[in-house]
Amino acid sequence: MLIPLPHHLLERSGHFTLTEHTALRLTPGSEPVARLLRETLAPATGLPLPAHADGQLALVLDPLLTGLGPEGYGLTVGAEAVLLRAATPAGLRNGVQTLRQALPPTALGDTPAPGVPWRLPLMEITDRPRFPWRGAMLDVARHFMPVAFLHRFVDLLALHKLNVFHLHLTDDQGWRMPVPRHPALTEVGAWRAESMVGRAGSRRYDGTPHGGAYTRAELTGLVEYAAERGVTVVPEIEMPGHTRAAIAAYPRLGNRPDRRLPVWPEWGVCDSVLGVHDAALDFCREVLDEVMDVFPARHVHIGGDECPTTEWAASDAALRRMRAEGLAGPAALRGWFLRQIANHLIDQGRTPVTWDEGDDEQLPPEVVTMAWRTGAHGAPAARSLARGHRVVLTPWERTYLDYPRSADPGEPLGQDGTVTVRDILAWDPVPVPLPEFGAGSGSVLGTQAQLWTEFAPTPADVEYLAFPRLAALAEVAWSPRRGTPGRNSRSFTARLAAHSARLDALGVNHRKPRRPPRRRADARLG
Ligand code: TNX
Repeated sequence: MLIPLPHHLLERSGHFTLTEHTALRLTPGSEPVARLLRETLAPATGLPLPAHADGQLALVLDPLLTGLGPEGYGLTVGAEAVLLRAATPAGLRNGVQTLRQALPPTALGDTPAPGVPWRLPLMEITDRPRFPWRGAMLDVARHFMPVAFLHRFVDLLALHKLNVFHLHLTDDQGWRMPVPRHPALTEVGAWRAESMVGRAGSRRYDGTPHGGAYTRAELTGLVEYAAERGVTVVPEIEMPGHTRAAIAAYPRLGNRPDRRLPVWPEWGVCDSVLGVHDAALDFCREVLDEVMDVFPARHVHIGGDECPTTEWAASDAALRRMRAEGLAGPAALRGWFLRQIANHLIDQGRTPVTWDEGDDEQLPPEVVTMAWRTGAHGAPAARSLARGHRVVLTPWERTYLDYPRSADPGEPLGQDGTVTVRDILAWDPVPVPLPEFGAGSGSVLGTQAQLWTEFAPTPADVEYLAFPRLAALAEVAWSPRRGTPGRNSRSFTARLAAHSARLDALGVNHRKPRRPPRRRADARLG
């Protein structure tokens, strides 16, 4: 009944019951994981789970257990004792999430549930993720989300054994991270006068100011909270496009320093982009220095998507830069710009990440690309791989949860199209190599869900978009490939029914599974 499906699972009849007498047997290094287990179970179960040398529930950290990889774990639930083993704390944490899911769903809630027998079914699990990058991106730029929700979201990621929380901190419509050297970024850039109603181009506005920014302490606190749960926060600062909020704060960063523009109240692709002058490059490096100070993650995302070149084509300064650098046309300035910034991150020992636009030949091979275009655009992933990049697969048709989950007119407004649970489950992130690009020498790091928030103004809206589709994505990212026994949509649907009770216990605003339609008599005969 677990999501994501473990790689090896053997269930037996019978159970082990956790009681107030159950103690934890710990080994050096497993104490923080014990704390996580206690903290997550205490509100509903009230179980103290003290440490004791003879504890029946053992959390064993054994670096010699190399077969499980850096994130795998082994779990044996016997009638008398439970043994959770891993080579790393990350592996133990994944095992803790399996324990939480194996308990009755009420164990996950935050209200005391006295009288429930806290039973674990007897079982034997050996489990490790298929991909090292399993994540979700949350866009807090289009709509600001309170930091308490970011914590809750981290908990939900961890429950699904997702380990990357990609935080989209800046965009045309808002800048959410303070940078002490550039205070107007949040003083001005975090606020917009109003927001577009409906899809891009509607020309209708709500007349309601919106905004917000985090403090440095909140972001640092989030990073720590996430780390304790095995989740890495990967920050994203968009450039050179999707930067209207920054240009509204500091017009000199754009291509027309004389022009004051408001933070963008619209949806869609904005024409305002950073200039390609030294002041804009210096600004980006300074911002990223602060980002690196706050976010210890190896990966730092620098955006790079949807960068119109109209302003560069009309700017003498940009055209001079283009010629000086020997670039073929204004379009090549995007790759040039990203390369300067990517190299700055690489110099500091970080790994840059960009959205793949299919014209990334200027990017150093260290850059990780997120391949979001599909169909006729599907080539970027294959091309990036062929060029030796590591790639996170983020095709919009499978991973963009801002598209409605079905064509049901009762679903909330989203982008034009659908991304169904089935679309996600039926997909394999490793692309079939395209002959024109060869097999490629790069590698697929994994995949992540995208929660763009143009049409999701509140945490409840985000949860509704995320669940249960994020559970399906977790299955794709963690579990063995489709077709392996147990890894099919019928099994997922059955497990989702149990999982739905867990989401209920957690108070998640999710789309409940529909009851299967009653079979008609003639269908049964057929
Ligand atoms: C494209 S994909 C965008 C976002 C939008 C999203 C809406 C990508 C990197 N950029 O700016 O929010 O589509 O689905």
